Amino acid sequence: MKLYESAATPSCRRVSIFLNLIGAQVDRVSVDLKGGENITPEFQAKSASGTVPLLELDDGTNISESVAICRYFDHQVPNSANLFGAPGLESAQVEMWHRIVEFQGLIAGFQAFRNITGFYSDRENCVSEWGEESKTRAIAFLDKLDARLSHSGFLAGDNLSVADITGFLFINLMKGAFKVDIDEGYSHIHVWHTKLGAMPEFQ
Ligand SMILES: N[C@@H](CCC(=O)N[C@@H](CS)C(=O)NCC(=O)O)C(=O)O
Repeated sequence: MKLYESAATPSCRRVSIFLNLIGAQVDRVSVDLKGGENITPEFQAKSASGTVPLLELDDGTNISESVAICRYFDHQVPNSANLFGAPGLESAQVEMWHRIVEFQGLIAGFQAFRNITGFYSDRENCVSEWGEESKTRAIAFLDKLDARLSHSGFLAGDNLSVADITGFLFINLMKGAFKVDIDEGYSHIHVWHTKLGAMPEFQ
């Protein structure tokens, strides 16, 4: 089994943090995104989404999409981390907050990054106005996130979940790429993000 990744990217870090939390290990193959390794016909044939991370199983089956890879490991590796939540209400709440933070936060952040920086301009048409609008939407979402965290220790409730991993990476992107000052204006995000950042699994 091999995990194709570009280790520093948010989508690959999502899988790495998840694996750390459930105590799983996997062989890794580094993919040079800027050099276009993921857009070669060979990689595109393996990856349904054309992106990293990509998990290749020993029988040649390929799984792309970071959340699908996390789900695969969660079933394969005995663990009590419960990162997708216990069946019933808890898993529904995890799913709800995970989709909210992904669709309204991380994807908006990705669109802002890609369209403003032109990082992937060798393979897509970058529209700076769309990038700026996406950045505005991602920043506006911070208020919702801060409000949620004002009465909840973690995004989906009292327990750490995959939604927190995605939220953590969204905040890193906003701080790193757009220099958004989380520590000043968003006190509840600040406390939660600092708490996660102190965990060795999130390093
Ligand atoms: N929804 C996908 C997103 C994957 C994704 O956007 N990966 C980026 C790195 S964070 C990538 O491979 N970019 C290369 C490209 O778009 O050509 C997932 O969660 O796996």
